Amino acid sequence: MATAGKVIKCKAAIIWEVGQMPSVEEVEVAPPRSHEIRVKIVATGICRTDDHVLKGIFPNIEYPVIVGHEGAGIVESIGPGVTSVKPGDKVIPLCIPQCGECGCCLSPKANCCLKSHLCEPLQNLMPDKTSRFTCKGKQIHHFLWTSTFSEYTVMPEVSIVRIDNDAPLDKVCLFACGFSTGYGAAVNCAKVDPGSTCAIFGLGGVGLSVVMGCKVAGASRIIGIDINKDKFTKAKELGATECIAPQDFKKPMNEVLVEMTGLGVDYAFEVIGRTDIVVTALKSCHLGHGTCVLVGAPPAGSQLSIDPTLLLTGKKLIGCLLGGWKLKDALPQLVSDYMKKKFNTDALISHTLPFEKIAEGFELLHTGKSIRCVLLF
Ligand code: COD
Ligand code: ZN
Ligand code: ZN
Repeated sequence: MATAGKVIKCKAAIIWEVGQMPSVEEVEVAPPRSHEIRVKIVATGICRTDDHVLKGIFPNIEYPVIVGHEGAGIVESIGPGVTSVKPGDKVIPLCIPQCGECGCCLSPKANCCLKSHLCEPLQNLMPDKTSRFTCKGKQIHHFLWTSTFSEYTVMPEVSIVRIDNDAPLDKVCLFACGFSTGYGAAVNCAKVDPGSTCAIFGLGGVGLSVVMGCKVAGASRIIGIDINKDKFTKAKELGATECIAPQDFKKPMNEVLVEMTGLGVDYAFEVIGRTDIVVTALKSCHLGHGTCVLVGAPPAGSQLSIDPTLLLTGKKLIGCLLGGWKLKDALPQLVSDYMKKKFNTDALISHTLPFEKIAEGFELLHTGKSIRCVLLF
């Protein structure tokens, strides 16, 4: 492409300081270096984790920063040594890389690559500790090696995967985070079995994706729990068999769920990010074998306090990041399953806005009005 090797000027949303809304600015994006790829982002969802950076509750972040990690785009140019993609390929950025060489990547049981930004004390620069973004003469930090709130972004090759060139990027961007996280928690991490009873605490975009996973896995009872009853219609459309709101009960939700099911649920998913709800979810599990799956990330530094006899008597507490998927291996197949209409992730997209209206997108998230808002460049 004509832009290869040159600095590109384009739009990006910068969070200059903690607590400030992202502001749309013109940024300069340097060409990719060795083993890096520059991508034209076509569509990007807004995820709660982006909002955590805005609020300053995501650990080890330096500002100013360009966040965004639920994107999809087209390769513009590649740096020396890149072999897995070429300009023009449709790609999804991976917020957990897959280097293919470390102990976790070599183990079939793990998806947290040890060459990840998550293993760095300060994680929001490129692997060589420099940035490809500048604005008004200042260096701007990356985020999760994805920074999809920029029309052009640079990523290491370990953080990118090619997908079907027929895939609609404005839809499959959800596979970069929200959908894969929730769906994988059910089918991959919990391995929900047919006929089982599931409870999902939190019916945001990720919780609804857990609902979809439980349905595909053949669960016979899928109970959605949310304080916002506006979420119930969509949850039922996607597979929830019942929905309940904690404020409608005088008892704790674990007691309500045990009464509803006899001895508790087979699988309980925490998809809110609160340690007190993890405890409630664990207590809601079936005595002797129920599994509680921690999906939501509680605030940095929080601690979990549980009665150990819950585990001694056979309940299990497990958790996963990004649905436990090895993303490079899994995403092309998930996109292909979407193309074959195995699941309807389009139903999770409640709003689509032009990128310039990113502040409106965050407002929709803050007021609980959106499930997923997709921004288009
Ligand atoms: N009881 C019941 N429901 C509640 C409560 C409560 N006390 N508090 C909030 N809720 C509901 C809200 O009404 C809302 O419907 C839902 O919980 C949360 O939904 P969203 O839309 O705010 O958030 P999601 O679904 O986009 O994401 C939620 C997570 C907690 C999963 C997310 O923030 C997170 O922690 N992700 C980290 C885990 C991960 O794998 N991340 C990958 C990269 S982001
Ligand atoms: Zn690795
Ligand atoms: Zn996310």
